[in-house]
Amino acid sequence: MRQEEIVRSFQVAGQGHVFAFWPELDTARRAALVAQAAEIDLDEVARLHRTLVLERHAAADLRALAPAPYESLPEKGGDPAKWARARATGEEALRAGRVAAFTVAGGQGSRLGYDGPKGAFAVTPVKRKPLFQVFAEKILAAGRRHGRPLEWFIMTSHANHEATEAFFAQHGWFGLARERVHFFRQGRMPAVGFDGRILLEGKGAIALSPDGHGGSLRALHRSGALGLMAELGIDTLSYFQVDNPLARCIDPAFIGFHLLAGSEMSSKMVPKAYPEEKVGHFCVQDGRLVVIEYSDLPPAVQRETHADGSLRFVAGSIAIHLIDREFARRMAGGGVGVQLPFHRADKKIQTIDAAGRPVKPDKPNGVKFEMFVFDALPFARKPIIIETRRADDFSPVKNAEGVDSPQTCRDDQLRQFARWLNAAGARVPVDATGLPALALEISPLFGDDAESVAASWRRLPSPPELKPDLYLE
Ligand code: UD2
Repeated sequence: MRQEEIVRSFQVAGQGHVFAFWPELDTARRAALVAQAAEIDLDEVARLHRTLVLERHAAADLRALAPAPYESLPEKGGDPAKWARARATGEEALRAGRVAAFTVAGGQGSRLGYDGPKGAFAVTPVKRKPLFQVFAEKILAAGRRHGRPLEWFIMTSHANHEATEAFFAQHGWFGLARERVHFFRQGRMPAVGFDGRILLEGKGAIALSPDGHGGSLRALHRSGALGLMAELGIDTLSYFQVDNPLARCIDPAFIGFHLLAGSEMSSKMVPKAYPEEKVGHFCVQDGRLVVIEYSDLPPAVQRETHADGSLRFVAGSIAIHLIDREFARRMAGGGVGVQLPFHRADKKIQTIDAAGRPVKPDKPNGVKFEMFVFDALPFARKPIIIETRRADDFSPVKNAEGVDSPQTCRDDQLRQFARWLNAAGARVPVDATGLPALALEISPLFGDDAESVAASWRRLPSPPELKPDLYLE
């Protein structure tokens, strides 16, 4: 569309104010504003304002929810032979190069108060490795173990894309082949006032924000990532969040269960730590698998128990999924009936008034729209959920202090390292919670589970002295 047509389409849609300061803008700023405007689907904005703001349709439908079934861990009653078969199948898929890693790293990290791409945040106890390095080493280790290096797709946002790429370049792609690391930006959505008018961030800029991790499916398609996967013979994406260094980014048993079931999208669950834990809840509704976010599920339902006192809605989502390539393509196409819903979040949005003066709101003045990737589950054929051990898969860094903070994540890594070493025959003293008294760290290149750590430990010429800041690589 040409400039004038774009401006006209905004006027027709009642959004002409977006260009109110046009006469004051120079050519470059006009072009930038038009480029932003061209990203916006005006019909979609009008529909979302009508349904989510005016008619207040909730994105979550809470009718007839039942807890979702899942594949239990062997130590919790699962069939060990089935787990072994799944693992062998996953390993075969990895040897055949069918799997790629996929990190969503487009979030704004505002709760952590860290100014920069969240993946650059230092998390490990001794070496202070950034999140991205932890994942890079896990991906490198998985590639070496299966004799097939993996591709890694990383979704960024407009705000952090350049900084993310620069961070990788500065660190030599953390030992990975540069051409196997693929960055792409996620889409954006405009913020609107409660009256449905698109908000301006400045005279020549629309208030745009990332479209949620659910936007990853469209972004994978639009960026050409799905096409590249098809060319390379990759059919499965291993999806995880940038905030969770414990995530087993490449988990053969999980991959095997997914492939053996013929599933288009699979997820990992942990039993919730306490009834109101801030995770999504896996449920079944009308025969379909759905995730209901903690904020949408009434507290009384979150707390429901069985007769024996155990939690009824126990399966918490830790945002680790496997996604079939062609399923992602189908969802990205957004045909009739295969559109991810948008969720509304009321926010304080920095904007300008009609005279162009900055407005710093002290209460929510508008709405942002986001999609969630787990909303794809009800559209997937044969989705499955498997159980995982929290201690081996989940300890996110979300808040500056308290739960899910750098401190809790550091402690969980230390417990994991000590557990693995002690299982290998070392004698690391730990307290009642498994926390070692001395800081130590194991690189994923040494081992990234109890088995691989034990194997590397056995290969050491002599056991290292257990002293503070012990680092094994
Ligand atoms: C998410 C899940 C929650 C639980 C928890 C586990 C939602 C709504 N809730 O909670 O159920 O599984 O994680 O840790 O997802 N991101 C993008 N682009 C965006 C927004 C987010 O890439 O536009 C990424 C972000 O960089 C991060 C991840 O998605 O890696 C999670 O985002 P969040 O911090 O908003 O999710 P949270 O903690 O509310």
